[in-house]
Amino acid sequence: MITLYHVPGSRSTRSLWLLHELGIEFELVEMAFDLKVLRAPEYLAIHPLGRVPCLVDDGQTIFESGAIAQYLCEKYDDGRLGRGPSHPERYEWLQWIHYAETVAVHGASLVQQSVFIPEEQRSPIIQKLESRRLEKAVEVLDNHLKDRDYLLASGFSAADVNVGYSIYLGDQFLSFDAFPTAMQYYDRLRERPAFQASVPKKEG
Ligand SMILES: N[C@@H](CCC(=O)N[C@@H](CS)C(=O)NCC(=O)O)C(=O)O
Repeated sequence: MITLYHVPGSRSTRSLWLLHELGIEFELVEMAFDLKVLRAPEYLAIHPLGRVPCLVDDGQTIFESGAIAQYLCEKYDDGRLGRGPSHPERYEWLQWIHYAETVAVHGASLVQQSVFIPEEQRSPIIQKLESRRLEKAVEVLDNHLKDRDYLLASGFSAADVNVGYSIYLGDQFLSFDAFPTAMQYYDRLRERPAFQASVPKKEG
């Protein structure tokens, strides 16, 4: 049995989205983004830093959303979402799975700057720098997607799941209107039922 430790809206959304895309059974342990919960000894015994995502499968624990994507595809994919070691697109698949974190770290920094750090301690310089670096990271996607609908020429894969979450995160802080190709791509991803089942419902 698979168990996913998840905080709504966080990077564990990637693993949840992928599990929905795979269509396999799993148990979801939903936690609040609350350090009392994430640093509780019971959770630290599962993830030593108290972060999400964390996945337990048949008694084996794995963290890091890139590693979880590789693991799930290698074990449970029927050829739609993963690109195995002998696949010609393997190198690109790996690259984009992990590029997702290059994009997300800037979004995560903006979360800290605009939500977690008290207002008087926020840094306009860091906010500006992280916003600029996020835009540059999305610009790379915008250029890459000019001649294709998904990151890989062969079509949708787990790489789109991981990168799609990073755009979802960044989109909450910045306008990406300057990158229409990346936005059309994001619109395509947002239409997927597995995405909609994985992100918090918008209120109102
Ligand atoms: N590189 C890791 C990042 C994991 C991570 O930092 N997750 C955040 C949520 S988006 C977290 O658990 N934060 C809680 C904390 O920093 O204490 C991954 O991709 O899984």
